[in-house]
Amino acid sequence: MSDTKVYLLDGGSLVLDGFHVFWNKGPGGEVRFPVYSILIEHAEGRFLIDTGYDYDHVMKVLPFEKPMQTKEQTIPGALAKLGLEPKDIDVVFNSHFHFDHCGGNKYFPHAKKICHKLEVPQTCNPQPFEVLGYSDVSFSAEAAEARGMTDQLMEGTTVANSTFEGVEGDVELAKGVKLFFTPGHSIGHYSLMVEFGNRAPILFTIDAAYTQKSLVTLCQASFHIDPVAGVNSMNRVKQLAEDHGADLMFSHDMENFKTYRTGTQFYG
Ligand code: 5PN
Ligand code: ZN
Ligand code: ZN
Repeated sequence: MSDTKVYLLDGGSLVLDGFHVFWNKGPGGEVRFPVYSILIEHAEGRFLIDTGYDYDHVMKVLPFEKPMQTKEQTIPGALAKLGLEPKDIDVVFNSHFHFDHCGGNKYFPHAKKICHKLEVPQTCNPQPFEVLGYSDVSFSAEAAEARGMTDQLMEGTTVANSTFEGVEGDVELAKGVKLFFTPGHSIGHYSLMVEFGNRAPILFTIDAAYTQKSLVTLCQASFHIDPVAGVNSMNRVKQLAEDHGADLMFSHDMENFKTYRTGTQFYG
């Protein structure tokens, strides 16, 4: 555990209106926010938590989110900076299947894939207001078939190599790599805590709290399946950080992201 290293893979940025980032609160206006994935180098293997968004998908389906992503900010590009290739990743865990968290899954046919047991069924049959969030189904042949969107599948993506192990409740993925069930934003959403030998744990809120201000004000994003569960999950994240003495890191907070280590710099 003491040699656990965490790298943030910068995946570029997107734009939303402030009233989406801060539901029913705003202020309105364009907010550009970061998207990133989390690579955990661990004694038990290399774990990738989420895979960012696919630029072509966003340009095709949500161009109004104005994606900015260089080649270095694609998943293969960010891994290459670390001297790694997709095949070097052992396990891909998805916090949930919104398009900005699963766009690079297509690069990992060989990896073991894990998510909450309700997230693939939800992608197959989303609520009407979730259709845009669950619009990138390239990560799952099963979901693409269920939605009639097999045109999104990359050549070589099959049911056999895109099937997930479904988990529920809190899960320890590897020693000191802990997933906390924080539903509300999505039906099977997870936040992530990583423990180290020589420093405070890091608690990644993922989309339970897009920004620090979201958590302080208990103001969730407008995208959610159960806003009451979302508030409960934000309170749970706050309590977990306090109980474990963890440093919090937010999923979509540009001001804080600018202070985070990216590229070859790491935590651990
Ligand atoms: C970045 C972003 N944009 C739109 C949606 C949505 O409809 O559900 C989730 C989501 C996003 O994370
Ligand atoms: Zn989300
Ligand atoms: Zn997100």
